[in-house]
Amino acid sequence: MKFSVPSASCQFPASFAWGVATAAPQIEGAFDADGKSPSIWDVFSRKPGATHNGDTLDVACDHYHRYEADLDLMAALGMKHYRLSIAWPRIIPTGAGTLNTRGVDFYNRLIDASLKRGITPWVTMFHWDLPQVLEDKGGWPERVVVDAFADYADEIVKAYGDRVKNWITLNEIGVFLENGYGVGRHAPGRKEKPEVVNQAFHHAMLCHGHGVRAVREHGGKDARVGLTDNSRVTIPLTETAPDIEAAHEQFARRNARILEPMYRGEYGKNYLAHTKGWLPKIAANDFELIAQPTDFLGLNIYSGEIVRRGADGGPQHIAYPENFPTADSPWLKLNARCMYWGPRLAAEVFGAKDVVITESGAGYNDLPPVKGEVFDIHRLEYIRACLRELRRSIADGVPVSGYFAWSFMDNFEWADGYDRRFGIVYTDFKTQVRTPKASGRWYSQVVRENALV
Ligand code: PNW
Repeated sequence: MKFSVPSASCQFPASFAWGVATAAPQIEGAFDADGKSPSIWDVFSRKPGATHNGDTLDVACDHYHRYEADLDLMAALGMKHYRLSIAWPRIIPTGAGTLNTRGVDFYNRLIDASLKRGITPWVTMFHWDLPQVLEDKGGWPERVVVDAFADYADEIVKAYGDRVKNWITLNEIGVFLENGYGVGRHAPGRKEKPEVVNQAFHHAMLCHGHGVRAVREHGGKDARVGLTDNSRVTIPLTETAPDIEAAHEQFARRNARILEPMYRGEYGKNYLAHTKGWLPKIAANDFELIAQPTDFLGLNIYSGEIVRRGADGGPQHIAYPENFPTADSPWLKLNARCMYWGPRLAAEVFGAKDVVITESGAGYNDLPPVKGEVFDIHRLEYIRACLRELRRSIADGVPVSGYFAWSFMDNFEWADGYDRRFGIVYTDFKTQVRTPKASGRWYSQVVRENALV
């Protein structure tokens, strides 16, 4: 019988950057090795009831000791780019002041080992593991964190800037502040008034600014820097002019707290509407720092909100029906059109000139491998659907230049612990054996062929 393989019509641009992403606190373990001090997640995860099963970050994927083998696997899967994060409590355990050279050396080894395998590192400066000593001084609502971050950013860019050319300042300001200081579901588990959370947002924006400044000052001419945001994606119910217009308006409002100061250098009317008029304490030159030009916008996109033009002419939020399919993470409504509208709206509404998808994936409670295989078809199909939508946005002229699958391997999924898996590689947390899942093998082929296969 003759057959033909479906044609690879879904080619990506030649320069497209494909990779995988992780974060230090979720994979490294070695929670007190080589002079590291506790992060707020080390402390929070030990509180009864804070995480699923009482899971802690103590060992995680033990990546701190296994990074060579992990990078071998990453290279074997054909990955060309790797988004990792640096643990602040390894670099400056006291939060401010003295540099911990043993901590600094770990990332020297990690970066060198990546480059040796032809893998380009993308480094996130802050992925939620604030040193507990800074929380003890009040944490994100206090400006002391901004000064400490400015030093930290200077130190890491000076240490690694000769080899690291792609920098991400902070990961998902909205998520770690709303969850950590608003509802208390994430470290440090505080439930503060909205005004306090709002002040924390302002400080995080200033840290982003210091990250950009540090890269410009010490990173060399060829260095690039951006913020990674989990912008709320608004998906027009129908792709017709009235609903698309509604999605624009809603996108501007939903993302005002971060993208308005960053792209417009002000707290404008959408910001004030979103924060119910609470302005944070602002010092002279704050907006100069916050609104410095960046080189790309990192977007973590998992899902989106449906919007249409309402009877009053404004955007109307449409709730998903209760039986709408989700991943095992209940917040993750499986609507792949988020991957078309997220980058497009970021570019059209806020003028993002280059968008990089810094995370995309799905959380499931995968079962252990059988004869060395994990058929995570649900994840594979969702990623495939998302990539098709991403390709459609590129075809429509949206400037997207890269995509990172979240995550390289199963890891510590914050309050959801270790059962909730996002990896394209399965982690056995007892034996530390890694097994590429069906999604991982398929994604590897996509990366090699630079096309949807
Ligand atoms: C992101 N939500 O977090 C983080 O950057 C990762 O560290 C995390 O493991 C990954 O996505 C999967 O959750 C999110 O509720 C947490 O919408 C919660 C939400 C979104 C992203």
